[in-house]
Amino acid sequence: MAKTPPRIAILPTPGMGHLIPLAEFAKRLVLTYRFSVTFIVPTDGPLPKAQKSFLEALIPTGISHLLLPPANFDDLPDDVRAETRISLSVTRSLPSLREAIKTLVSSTRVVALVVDLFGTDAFDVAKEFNLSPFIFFPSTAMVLSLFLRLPDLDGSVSCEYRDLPDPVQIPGCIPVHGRDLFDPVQDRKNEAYKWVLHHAKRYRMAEGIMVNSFKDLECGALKALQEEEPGKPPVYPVGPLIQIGSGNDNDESGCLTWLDNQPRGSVLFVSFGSGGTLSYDQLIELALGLEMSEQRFLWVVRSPNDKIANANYFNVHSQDDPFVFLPKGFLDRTKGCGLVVPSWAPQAQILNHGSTGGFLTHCGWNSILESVVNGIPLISWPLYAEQKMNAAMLTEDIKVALRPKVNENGLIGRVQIANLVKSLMEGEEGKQLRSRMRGLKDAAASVLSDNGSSTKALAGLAQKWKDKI
Ligand code: UPG
Repeated sequence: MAKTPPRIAILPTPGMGHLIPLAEFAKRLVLTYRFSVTFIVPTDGPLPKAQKSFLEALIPTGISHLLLPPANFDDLPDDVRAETRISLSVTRSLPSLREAIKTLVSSTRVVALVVDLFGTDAFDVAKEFNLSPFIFFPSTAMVLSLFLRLPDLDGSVSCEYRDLPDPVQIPGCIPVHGRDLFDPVQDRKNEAYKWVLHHAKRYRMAEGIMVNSFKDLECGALKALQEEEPGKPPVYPVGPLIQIGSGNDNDESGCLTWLDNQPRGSVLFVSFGSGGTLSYDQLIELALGLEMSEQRFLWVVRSPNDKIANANYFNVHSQDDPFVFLPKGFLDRTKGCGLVVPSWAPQAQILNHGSTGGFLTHCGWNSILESVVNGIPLISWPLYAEQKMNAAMLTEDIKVALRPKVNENGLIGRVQIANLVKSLMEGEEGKQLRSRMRGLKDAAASVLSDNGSSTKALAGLAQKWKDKI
C-alpha cells in the first residue's frame, strides 16, 4: 500500500458545468503531480448520456469514477429549484458516500475530499475518515467572495436583496445591484436560498478553496479573498482550467468541417451552455436577429421553454426537435451563411477554431474562460444562476462584451440583436473588445506557464497534500 500514489476523492454535484472544470483539475493532479483521482458521483437515476460518456473518456487518463446508487426525488415538487435539487443529491447520498469512502480508504491512501460549490455536506463524511475537506469553486472569485459574505449579509439585511436602494459591495469588485446577484438569493423564502446560505456558512470548514480564475482577470476580487482573516480558508486561484479538446466529442454535427470552410474570424458562435433554454418568442427574435445581421453564425439550438431558462440543466439534450420551432423558411434563407445544430456541439474546439470570431453566450463561467483562452470577444446574454453577475463583470469591469437590453415585452428584440452582432463582428467596438480579449489570452497563457501564478498555486496545494502523507 505504501507504494500506491496518494488518492484524491472528488464529489461533483450534478451539471456538466461542474464536471468539466473538475475533470481538468483532476487531469493536472494525475499527470503533473502523480496523484490518483476517483470521482464519486451522486445520481438520481441512470446518468445522462453526456455525463456518462464524459466520465468514461477520463478512464484512460487514469481518473476513475464510481456512481452512487440513485437518490430518490419522488417527493420533490415539479418546480423545485436546481440549487435545492443539487444540494439534496448530496445529502441523500451521504450513507452511500460513506460506504464508498470506506472501501476506498481500505485499499489506498486517500488524502483529501474535494467538493464543488453545493457539496459541503460531504465534509461530515470526510471528517469521519480523516480526509482533508476542500472546495473547488467552478465560478468567479467575485461569486466566491459573495458566498463567504452571505452569512453576514443575511444577518444585516432584512428585505429582499433586490429591494436594497444601494448596490451590494463585494470586496475588490464592481458594485452589483441586488437584482443582479445570483438567482437563488433572489427569493429569501425559497428553499434554494436556505441551501445556499447553509453551504456558505460551511465554506469556512474547508481547509482550502480552489477557484477557477486568475489574477489578471479578477485582480481586485482575488486580492481581497487572499487577505488573511481568522477562520477564512486559504484561496488558491488555479484557473483558467478549461477543456481543450472534449475527449468524447466527435464532429457528428459537422460543425468543425463547416468552420473549416469559412473565412478567418468570420463566424459568431451562439450557445447557451449545457442547460440554457429560451422562450419561444425569444427564440424567434434571436433567429430573425441573426438573419438580419447578415453575419455568419453557428447556433446550438434547443427547443424553447416558456417557464424556466435552465430547462435542460440536468440533461443537456433538447426536449423536442428544436428545428420545428424556428421561423418558417429560416433554415433555407440562412443556408450557407449559418449552421444550426441541435442540443450540443464541440464548444471547446469551436472556440479554438480560426474561423470563430465572436461568441454570444449565456455567461456560464466555463464558456467565458474558454473564450478568454482563445481571445474571442462576447455578447453577454445571461439566463440564470450567477450569469448576471458574470455579465456585469464582462461589460463593466473587464470590458470584453456587449450586453443587449431587454425591451418592455421582456424580450431582446431582433433589431438590437442584429446591431450588436454587426458591431461585435465588424464594428469599431468589436475591435476594441477583441484587442482586450487578446490581452487576457496572453495573460491566461502566462499564469499557466511553468512559473505562472496559477501553476504555482496548484503546486503549493499539491505539496500541502503530499506533506499530509
Ligand atoms: N459545452 C459543450 N457543448 C455545448 C454546450 C456546452 O461542450 O453544446 C461545454 C462548454 O464548452 C463548457 C460547459 O459545457 O465547458 C458549459 O459550462 P458553462 O459555460 O459554465 O455553462 P453551464 O453548463 O450552464 O454551467 C453552470 C452554470 C453557470 C456556472 C457554471 C460553473 O449554469 O452559470 O458559471 O456552471 O459553476
